[in-house]
Amino acid sequence: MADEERYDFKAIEGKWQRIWEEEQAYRVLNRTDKPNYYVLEMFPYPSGALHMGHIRNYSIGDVVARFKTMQGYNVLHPMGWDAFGMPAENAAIQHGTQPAEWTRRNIANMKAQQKRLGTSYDWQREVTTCNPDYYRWTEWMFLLMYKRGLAYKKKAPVNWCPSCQTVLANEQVIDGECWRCGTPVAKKDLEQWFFKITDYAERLLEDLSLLGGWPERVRVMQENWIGKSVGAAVTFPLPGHKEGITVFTTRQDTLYGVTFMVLAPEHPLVMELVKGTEREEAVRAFVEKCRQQSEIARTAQDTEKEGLDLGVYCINPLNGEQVPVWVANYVLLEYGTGAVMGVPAHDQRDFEFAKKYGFPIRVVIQPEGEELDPARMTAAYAEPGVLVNSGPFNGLPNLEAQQKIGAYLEEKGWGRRTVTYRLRDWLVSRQRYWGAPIPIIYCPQCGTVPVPEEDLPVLLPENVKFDPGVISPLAHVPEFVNTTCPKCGRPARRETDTMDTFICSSWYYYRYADPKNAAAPFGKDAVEAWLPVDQYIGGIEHAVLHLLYSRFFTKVLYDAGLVSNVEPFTNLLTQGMVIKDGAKMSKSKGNVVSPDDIFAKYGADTARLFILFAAPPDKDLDWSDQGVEGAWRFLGRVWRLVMSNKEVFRQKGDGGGGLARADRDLRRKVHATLKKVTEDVAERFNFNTAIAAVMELVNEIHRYLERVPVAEQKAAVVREALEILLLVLAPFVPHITEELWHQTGHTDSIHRQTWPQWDEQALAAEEITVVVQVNGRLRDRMVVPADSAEDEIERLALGLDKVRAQLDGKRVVKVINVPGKLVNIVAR
Ligand code: ANZ
Ligand code: ZN
Repeated sequence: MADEERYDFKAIEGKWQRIWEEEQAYRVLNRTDKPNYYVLEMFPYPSGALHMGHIRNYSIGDVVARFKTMQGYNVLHPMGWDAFGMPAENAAIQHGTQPAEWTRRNIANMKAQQKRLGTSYDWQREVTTCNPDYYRWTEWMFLLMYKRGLAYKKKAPVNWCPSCQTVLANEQVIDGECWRCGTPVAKKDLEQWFFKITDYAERLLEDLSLLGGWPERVRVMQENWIGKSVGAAVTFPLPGHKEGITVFTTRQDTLYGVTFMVLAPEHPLVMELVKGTEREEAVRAFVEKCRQQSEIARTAQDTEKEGLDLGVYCINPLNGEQVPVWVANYVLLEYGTGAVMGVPAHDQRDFEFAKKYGFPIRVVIQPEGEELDPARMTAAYAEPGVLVNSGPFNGLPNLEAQQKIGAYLEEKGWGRRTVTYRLRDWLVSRQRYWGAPIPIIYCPQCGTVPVPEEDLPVLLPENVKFDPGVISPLAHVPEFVNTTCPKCGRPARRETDTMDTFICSSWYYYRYADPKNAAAPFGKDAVEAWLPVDQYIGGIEHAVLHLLYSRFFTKVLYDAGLVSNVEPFTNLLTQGMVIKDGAKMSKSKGNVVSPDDIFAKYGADTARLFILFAAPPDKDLDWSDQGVEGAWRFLGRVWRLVMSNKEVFRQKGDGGGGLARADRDLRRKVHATLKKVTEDVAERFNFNTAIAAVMELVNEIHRYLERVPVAEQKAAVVREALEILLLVLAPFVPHITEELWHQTGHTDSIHRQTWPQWDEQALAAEEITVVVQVNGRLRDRMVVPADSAEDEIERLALGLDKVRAQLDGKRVVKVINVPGKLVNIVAR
């Protein structure tokens, strides 16, 4: 094979990566005369090496970036590093490295891989969250929250991961386990910092309606996580106590059916009510036992409901009845008020509890045309109905009663209609070293004092010793801990907890707009040039975590006048997983294909093409070695096709003469492909079907070159076909197309070309007139699409009225078809 026919991807990819870098080909300015477009892939944690999931994420983003650039947009496509977090610290404990050093090494390696993939990032804008020029502003964000009354410290039962030895936010507990290491999470009473995300619950919920460009599934997950419930807070007086027991209920229409009251084990009243009684010890033991049970276990449907009598009564304000007060495992302190009014007839958990402990079951909602008998009920009745046993409210449909009783409670001062959310405040402090320091100082004199802005950043000390089992390593660094109070100048101590790394990632996409700003986290003009992100791409695992936190941050920044957008990400694409041999590709499953191996064996263009062709971006992708092989063969075919027809680019003009049928057919295919690729990419992200169309086009060009005699081939037609082929392939396989573009005599980058517009006229299907003869005599003519198959033309000819009249009583012996001209039917 001639040397120039060989597809030498190694040389090509290396060469263009070098040139793009030298020319800073992907550098972008905040303002140009073009409209701006911001495409962003979730930045990675620098774990050491990219995996196929990353490669998929970045390949998708890179197609969008290159496509939009060719469509005439000024495109921001940045990359950075979510660089704080536990693994660096664990490596430090295991191998004695410093987290900073370990992290920087990993970043260098992964950045080299990014470059080998040929992504069009503007590396001038790289952000690294563990660098002081970035975390200075993360600290600033903490102070912003503090100033706005959104950061506070409180002692609370919090999620503790015994393996990571740190606390976790609720969002980071997945099915009762640590999101990072999978260890079951325990509860601990600790003093911790929180962000008041609950102040934004309603807006976070409301504004989901603005996110039409997000997958429905993600919006529903956020809606459920926020968990809004509309109901009432009702206070049951407790004789002998100033304050009664307040419950949150969504069913104030069932108030007459209350037969017991249950408190959460952690409820402060529990121990107070039994103090000094003979029940105290048993209750304490019960409370302890419940605290060992995870929240999931306590609220699961099939968990045994357990409780203890506290020996006191409260009063139902509506009917003055005495109601026994118990403590039970299925009531959570963290939800509503931590107290539940037991209505066994109409709530399943209460029903099971009442059956077990012998509380009466009193029906207060009667279904239409049926009478519930408490003695024979096997489950609670939770459907609509009419009120009974409910004093003045008898006979009302329950939905109406809900309103009436709500109003009545308010009128009497016994309660008020209210809303409760499942969302809890965000626990943001961590007992770890490798995170942004919390810029707070504790002074014996002045109390809690925020570090003045001009003193930022609070620097993380280097050369910290890491010993297994040490909680809060910073607390063991006296140079860090001991400081002076910014207010009174006396000795004081620094906060030694660091921030949850999800804070770093809640605002990084703003920093890309203005990455070098030393006076502020970002300038308003810069973020207004780019934000909100037009297209965000990342994994579904962040549906609640990162995506909810970022929305919260954006709303706070908006309220502070720092940004003008109320939502951070207009469109969201959640990419599917990479699967191999039926399981998610992962180290623990041992089914990992290394990107470096694929790059070395086939090149980055092949890796990209395979990944983009094998599945639509939002669906799971089945890794297939044959698929990779196939992508590589296709690129080889494109290479040889273009290289062996280079001379058409040297011939100027259209070669004279009009277009023949074959020329028009090829042009139709070329423009139909262009149209399909444009629409698939722009409207649907159907990269796989776009690539399939390009593959067909390559076949069609080959067919033309094989069938049409060389002397009759039109250089202009072939040139146009090859040019459009390269242009539409460019976003997918940037190196080979760049090389071929230059090989065919172009001098500027293919990635700076304008995306071509298809020619509607070329698309129009051609029609031809076919003469129809019977036994050699002209009988009729018909107009058919030019690309009709032979048997289709015969079928149409035989169906013509005039032909049928001639054939009457005869038998068709033979049909002679002269394609594009005539059909002669021989009959006897
Ligand atoms: C009486 C009642 C009667 C209730 C009835 C329901 C049905 P959602 O919809 O999820 O918000 N509840 C309130 N606080 C609780 C806590 N801390 N732990 C466990 N359960 C709690 O659920 C609201 C209902 O959950 C409330 O309405 C309360 O039970 C219970 F036929 O009050 B209901
Ligand atoms: Zn002080």
